[in-house]
Amino acid sequence: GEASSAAHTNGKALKHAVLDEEPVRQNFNDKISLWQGDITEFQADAIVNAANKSLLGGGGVDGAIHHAAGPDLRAECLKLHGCATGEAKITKGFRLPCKHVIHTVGPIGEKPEKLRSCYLNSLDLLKEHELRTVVFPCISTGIYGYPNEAACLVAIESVRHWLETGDNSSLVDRIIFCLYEDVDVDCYEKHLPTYFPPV
Ligand code: AR6
Repeated sequence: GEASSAAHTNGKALKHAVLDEEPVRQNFNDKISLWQGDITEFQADAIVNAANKSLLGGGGVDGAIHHAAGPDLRAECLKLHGCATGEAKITKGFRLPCKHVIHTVGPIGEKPEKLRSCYLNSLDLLKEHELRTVVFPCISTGIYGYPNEAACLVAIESVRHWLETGDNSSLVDRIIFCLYEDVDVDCYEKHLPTYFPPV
């Protein structure tokens, strides 16, 4: 669509990244947004996939991303020889509107250090590839059973920590939390203003 192509040419034009949807919350600390909807619709530099260690696809958001990206994504993932819990690997986006997919493997159950690593390693990859906009799903909170509010706090804290490290903040334009379920909207709306006061 027309809104998507605007975002594609300019990493800053992220308010155009999703068609037919309004952000739940925007402009926390000028870098953070909350959206509710399907992550596969984003035309960001990168979307993050909550993958499993095989990186070869699965259910949940992983299934949606592979379905929308098409079989070339699985073919590229095959060459990566899997990924450890808490680590992240990057591929192209293929048929997705985003340029890249950062695949990270969340912990099964409540393991905060592993979940934190997912966010930090994904953001490090973003920086390494000189990408400026990224969209995160609620890693581990679906099939992997991480309690929603605890996962939300780890996500928000780790992203803030990363932004406060060195000059990271100047290297990214926007980090979007893509929320799918109402329970996560409640959690993020509750906690985000504490960590990222509205500007
Ligand atoms: N867009 C955004 N978020 C989504 C979408 C979507 N299209 N679909 C689901 N979610 P999950 P996990 C939300 O289960 O817990 C896979 O089989 C979902 O509602 O996708 O990390 C992998 O291969 C939830 O809020 O990921 C692994 O085996 C969040 O995404 C395993 O599941 C994460 O739920 C990973 O489990």
